Amino acid sequence: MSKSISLTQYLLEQQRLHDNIPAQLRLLLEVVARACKRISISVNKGALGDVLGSAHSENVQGEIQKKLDIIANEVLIEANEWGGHLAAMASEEMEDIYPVPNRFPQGEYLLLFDPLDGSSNIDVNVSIGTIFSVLRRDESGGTVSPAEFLQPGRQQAAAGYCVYGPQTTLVLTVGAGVVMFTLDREQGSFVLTQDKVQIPEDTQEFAINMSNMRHWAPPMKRYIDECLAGKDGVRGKNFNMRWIASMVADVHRILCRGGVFIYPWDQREPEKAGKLRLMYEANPMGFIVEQAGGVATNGQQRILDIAPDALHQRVSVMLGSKNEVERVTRYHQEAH
Ligand code: P6P
Repeated sequence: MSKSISLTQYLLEQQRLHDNIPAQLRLLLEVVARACKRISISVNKGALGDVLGSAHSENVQGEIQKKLDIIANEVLIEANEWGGHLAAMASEEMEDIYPVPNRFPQGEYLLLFDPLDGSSNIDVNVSIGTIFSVLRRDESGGTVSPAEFLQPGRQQAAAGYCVYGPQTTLVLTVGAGVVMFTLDREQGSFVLTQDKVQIPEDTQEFAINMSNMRHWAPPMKRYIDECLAGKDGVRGKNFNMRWIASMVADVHRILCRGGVFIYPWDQREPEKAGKLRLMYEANPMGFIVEQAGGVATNGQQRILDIAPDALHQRVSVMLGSKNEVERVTRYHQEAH
């Protein structure tokens, strides 16, 4: 059996051999991974720990927070604020940015995260996850302003997620491909289990919440109708459907075996571009998907090229197997 490579060894070797992970970024990724380990322990307690159910509070999105949402957010803040690698953080669970307290040294990175994505699955023991995005500060230094976070996704220094499922798996990119690490609970460390992750360019599997079909725009209905028509229709092949209602779990499946994940605009709240958030869901997942050979758009343009105008702004998301996402995007562009 080949010698297992830990996350620490992998990051050190990448830095030494490819010079693509500066020391502060390496520290940041190690700290986030350690925080994900702690979140995994809390998630795995389930009913045995005081971690399930509602926290009886609302987040900035107006969503009822689960206890684990708050626990995960606190773990990430506490783990990252003292190391000197960050200047500030932003979270789905916090309205404003969180500058590193003055008692700690400031670093050159900004960290954004959805501390626990898929919260509706927590109490029913279905996979959930942490999503994170890393940006560089501009040269100004000094006090961090919220505007420094509003960078297009193509400027990310790194992105990743940790899926808390049958395995706890950490998926990372620093812009040199996608790697996966599985948590070895006996060693207590993440071990490299997949490098050079590649998403198949074609697929017969789509992920979308079908209950919203009557609210979609015509090109969205056209694409799904063609998939449902199967081999007797214009696509000439049958399709399967999956919807876990946990973006991390759906995206992880797509990284492992291909597929297309879609959360489109719909007419229920026409002023909203979509449900998912650009800065700490679509951008990190878009970076990862592109680095694995896939495509990520909002139906009109590349996710990573969207110029953000608000920290918690929402977007439509279509990502996964290249040829499939290009098709559904083309339908939207033609209808525009
Ligand atoms: P719906 C979870 O709340 C989330 O933000 C994503 O993880 C997931 O893909 C989506 O919302 C599920 O939305 O409307 O199907 O519950």
